[in-house]
Amino acid sequence: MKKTIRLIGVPLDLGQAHRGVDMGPSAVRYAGLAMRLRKLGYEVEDCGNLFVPVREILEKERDLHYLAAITRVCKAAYHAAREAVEQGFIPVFIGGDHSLAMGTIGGITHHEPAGVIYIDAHADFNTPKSSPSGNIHGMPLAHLLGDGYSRLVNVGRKGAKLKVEDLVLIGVREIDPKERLRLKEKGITVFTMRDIDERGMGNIARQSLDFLGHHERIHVSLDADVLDPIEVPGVGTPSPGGVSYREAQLLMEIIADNRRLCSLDIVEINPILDSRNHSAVVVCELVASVFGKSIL
Ligand code: 5AB
Ligand code: MN
Ligand code: MN
Ligand code: MN
Repeated sequence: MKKTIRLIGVPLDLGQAHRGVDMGPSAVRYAGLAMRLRKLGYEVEDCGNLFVPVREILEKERDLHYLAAITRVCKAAYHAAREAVEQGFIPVFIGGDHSLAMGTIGGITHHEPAGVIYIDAHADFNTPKSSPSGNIHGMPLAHLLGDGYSRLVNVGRKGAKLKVEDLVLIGVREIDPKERLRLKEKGITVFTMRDIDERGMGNIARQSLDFLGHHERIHVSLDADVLDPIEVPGVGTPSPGGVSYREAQLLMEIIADNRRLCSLDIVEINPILDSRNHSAVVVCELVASVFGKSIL
């Protein structure tokens, strides 16, 4: 019997500058995610959204990049992820900006380590010191590996939640200067757009799964901006030269065939910057594929 999928909305927009990414959970629900997953034979339980304060009431925290509020939301996401794993569900977190991954990935790894496939145009490996923007959505991986604001490093439990060998990045094409140095210093495994162009997405997908071969469970963190903005315009930090629709589908299909997916983040969809909810629909199609929808 297939496991039950639990949908958890996280309408977080405090990790970056654009209003609208807080509407991501509604956009993805409206695009029919639950129905698509039920059609694949899953039971789907929607838990609604975690509480996130609206930024208009946090004026005083703005210069502090909403650190306190983001920490609270990440703690809630951590507990939701931990509980879902304990109860035998497959949690799907619908963001919201990528800061939420500091909570979800922590909670997924509460009892046992997991491998993480981080699919993103950006490396999200800034610390408050290396970041050109100060925006916390550009920092989740740094914190998950133990660097940055101690409050965020220690969300849910003390210290780093991931080791270098637990993580691969796919689709990266925009890295900040100090962030690049940090990636090299730590020896993070990054498959850039150039790697995908030269070797093909199929190879990159298989190599990523092999790299995480020592893990029984794989968490996928999917930032919608990995797709080319021509196909997915509804994101706050678009980056040209991205993954095509078919490349993204192939990656999802290969992850599905591998049968180790335990949990998923879908983040950074901004319906205000989109047209007719197209970006959320595309992402729902990718989610269906990662849960086993096949062409034939
Ligand atoms: B996202 C940038 N590197 O740190 C920064 O969308 C962009 O979660 C971060 O991948 C993008 O501000 C964060 C310039
Ligand atoms: Mn991201
Ligand atoms: Mn990104
Ligand atoms: Mn973004």
